[in-house]
Amino acid sequence: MRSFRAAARNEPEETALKIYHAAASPFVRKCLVAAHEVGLHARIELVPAAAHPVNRDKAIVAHNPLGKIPTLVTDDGQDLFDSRVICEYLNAQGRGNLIPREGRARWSVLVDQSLADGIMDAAVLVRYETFARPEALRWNDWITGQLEKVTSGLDALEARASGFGARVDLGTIAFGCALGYLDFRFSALNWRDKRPNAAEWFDGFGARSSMIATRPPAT
Ligand SMILES: N[C@@H](CCC(=O)N[C@@H](CS)C(=O)NCC(=O)O)C(=O)O
Repeated sequence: MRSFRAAARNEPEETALKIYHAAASPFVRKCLVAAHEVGLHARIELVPAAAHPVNRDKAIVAHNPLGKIPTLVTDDGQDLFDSRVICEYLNAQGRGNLIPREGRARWSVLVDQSLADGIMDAAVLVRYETFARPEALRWNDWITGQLEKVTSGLDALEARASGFGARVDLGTIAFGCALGYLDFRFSALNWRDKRPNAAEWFDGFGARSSMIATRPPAT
């Protein structure tokens, strides 16, 4: 039976949540893993997108002036970005199990997400510096500086990882996507070297069905 809301709006019961998407994006993956973990993945419709810092994809810009992915269009036509807002939305629409409501636990999860996002931001910038920027314009000190952020972020993750246990929340999801992105694009970094706790944790977390279903194409 259709819900009152759906009947009043004359729309199907389970409308789609459209996510502008590229399989390689760790930020998109974070949202997709979150959708799986809150039970909303069946409602996600992937819209292929070509986000690029220079050659902007007009289809994304129509919904997000920053031209970045992930961008989500809700079933009632609201545009949401960036990945943090989208994950909060998915959490609120779904099982609500990814962000503790209050107290230290809430801030720990959110700062874990910030740390993981920072690792992904720095890694994505290095990727753009090496694959998008013309060779003559590249700045090696920039790459070194961004990789130092990745390294110190990973060291902080290593210090936290032995305490993760069976946690599945926005913090651990973001860490999983950051490590998955490093495996995908930066395997030469060998991040597992000297980080046994993070490596052991990722062995287990990476085997979750939400992580397997969202793996980037080449891993
Ligand atoms: N803070 C953003 C970062 C998103 C981001 O950097 N996405 C990349 C793809 S992985 C992008 O859209 N890049 C295009 C650009 O920089 O214009 C989020 O959390 O969603």
